Amino acid sequence: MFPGSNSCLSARLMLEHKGVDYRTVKVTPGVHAFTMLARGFETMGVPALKVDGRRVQGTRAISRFLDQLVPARPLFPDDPGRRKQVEDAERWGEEFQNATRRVFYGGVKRDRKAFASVMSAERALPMRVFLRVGRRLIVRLASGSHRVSDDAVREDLELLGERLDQIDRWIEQGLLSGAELNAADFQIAPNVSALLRCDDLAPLIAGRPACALARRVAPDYAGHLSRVFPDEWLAPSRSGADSSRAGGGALESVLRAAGVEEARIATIVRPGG
Ligand SMILES: N[C@@H](CCC(=O)N[C@@H](CS)C(=O)NCC(=O)O)C(=O)O
Repeated sequence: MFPGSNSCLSARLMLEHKGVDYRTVKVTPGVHAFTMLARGFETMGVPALKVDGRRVQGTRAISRFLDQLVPARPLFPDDPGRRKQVEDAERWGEEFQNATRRVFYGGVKRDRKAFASVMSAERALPMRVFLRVGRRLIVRLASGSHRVSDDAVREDLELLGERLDQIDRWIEQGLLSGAELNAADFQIAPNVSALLRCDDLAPLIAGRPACALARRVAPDYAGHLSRVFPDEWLAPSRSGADSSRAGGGALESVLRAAGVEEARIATIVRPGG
């Protein structure tokens, strides 16, 4: 794993949920490509597990593998229809994970201190020095391999409001943040936590059910990103959040015109919010 990685945090939280005893091996960004292949993994991606000689890579493979390894506290429901819903939300969550990573690399290009605040957590001094010296190169390498560009980051920020709305809806429907957490919770919540560390984005998340999910599932996620994104990149998500909070959206207008009380409108539009 890389300390600071959103997908590695998902995998760790699932291991902990299952009560599996594990030892972390922290790989070095850049050099990790060789380390992973030399250790017998098929690709250089993390998170990666080695259990009794068996190698498993990627959050979605890990969630399924952990349910086979430890059937208690299942990450996927038994009921096939319900299972499909969790699988779909988990797959959607992996896209959200990619978006969060792009936002991170887009942000650390603009805020020099942010990279160390996330990536140096849990690292010893020599590695912190390496990360400080190698920051620009590591960010360029990662930006290349994860297709991070200003256009992609801008699109991710523009879509953030809609994505948070989707998470809120799933929580309201009981698909996420139920009595027992599932694979989709562990896929999605660390990314909301990651975005909460960004001064530009925390106000868009605060007070939402998604925020409570992040605090419940992944409360400790070190790092800080100051305000770095252009206002126009954030405007669509801000106006979406404002209109749904202030009751200015299309649905609200229809409900208001139909004479529905403001308090009732708020519960219909943002139940639990
Ligand atoms: N979507 C995959 C992606 C994991 C991923 O891209 N991990 C990053 C770390 S956050 C990584 O392996 N980066 C190094 C690389 O791609 O070589 C998952 O859920 O497991």
